[in-house]
Amino acid sequence: RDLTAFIARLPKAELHLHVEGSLEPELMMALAARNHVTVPYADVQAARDARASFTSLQDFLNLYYEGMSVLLTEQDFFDLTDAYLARAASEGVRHTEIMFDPQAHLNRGVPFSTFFPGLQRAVEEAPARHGLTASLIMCFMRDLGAESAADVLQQAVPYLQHISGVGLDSAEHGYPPSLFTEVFKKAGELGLKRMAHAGEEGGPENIWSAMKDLQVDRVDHGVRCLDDPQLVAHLEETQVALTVCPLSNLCLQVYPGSLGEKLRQLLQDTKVAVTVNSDDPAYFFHADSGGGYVNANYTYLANVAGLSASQLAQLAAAGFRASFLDDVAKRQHI
Ligand code: ES4
Ligand code: ZN
Repeated sequence: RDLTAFIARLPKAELHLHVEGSLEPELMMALAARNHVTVPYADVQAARDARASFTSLQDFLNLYYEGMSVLLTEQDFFDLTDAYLARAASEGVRHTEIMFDPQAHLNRGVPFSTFFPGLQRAVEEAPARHGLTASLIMCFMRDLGAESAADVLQQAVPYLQHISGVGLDSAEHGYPPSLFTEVFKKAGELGLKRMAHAGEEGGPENIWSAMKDLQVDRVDHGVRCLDDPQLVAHLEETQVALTVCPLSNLCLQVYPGSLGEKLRQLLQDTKVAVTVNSDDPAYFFHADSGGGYVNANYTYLANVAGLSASQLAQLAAAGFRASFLDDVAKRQHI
């Protein structure tokens, strides 16, 4: 049975989305021209072709950081975020929690006072312009270390009322969550929610560490929990949610063996709280599932895991439940 139309109509929450990963080739080329930035692509098609196959997380990250070089002004960050919000709303997303990477901009000489107001204005105008709610999650790039993360948190202090939480992203190998214990503790004291990418290219030990050392409210990806039955039991008991991104895992080939079988197992054989998300939708497209945004991720998952309509509705509800919306707002969505 074709569940595409059912998926499109489901009200959904998106909890794992890097706004810089929603930079479509068209907007990248337009901003390159507007800002007189040189990119190594003759045209939109060439930029799109460069994203067609990745061999690893690092292979993707190189292109992802390069793509951001066109983002220079407050308006650029507004346009990027607004374009994502429009697309998400058109796919039935009613609430989204948007990650951004301050260090990727600060390190290019773009200050907080430039990128943050652009992101924030798009989020603030989202209900009126697109009919969905949004919040912002600030990610630390783990490969830049804990000292840099602490510096970013300090720089973010004037903007904290517009930030719902902190995350930890970029290359996982060699940078265990425990390195960031102190900065996450500080973030918690500042009232921020906490999450970390873990069990994406790293193993279950990083998921344990994210939970025990960083006290995370959610685990981003986390699919490698399946390698450790005790961890699966712990996730079932705590109901700390995983923000799974099927097409990201597929495109980055991060898990040995069959991804479809892993996802099927996670959904059908465990009671782990799982949510479905797009990660970097402008980079992880899949023609058979209809692109790289959230509905394509649901479609892919429905196909590989053999999900029914009611199971899909349960997954969508789990997204709202695992969100940082208050209980009243959650109930209005579920
Ligand atoms: C990311 Cl797929 C993925 N993994 C880790 N860090 C990231 N930042 C943006 N996309
Ligand atoms: Zn991610």
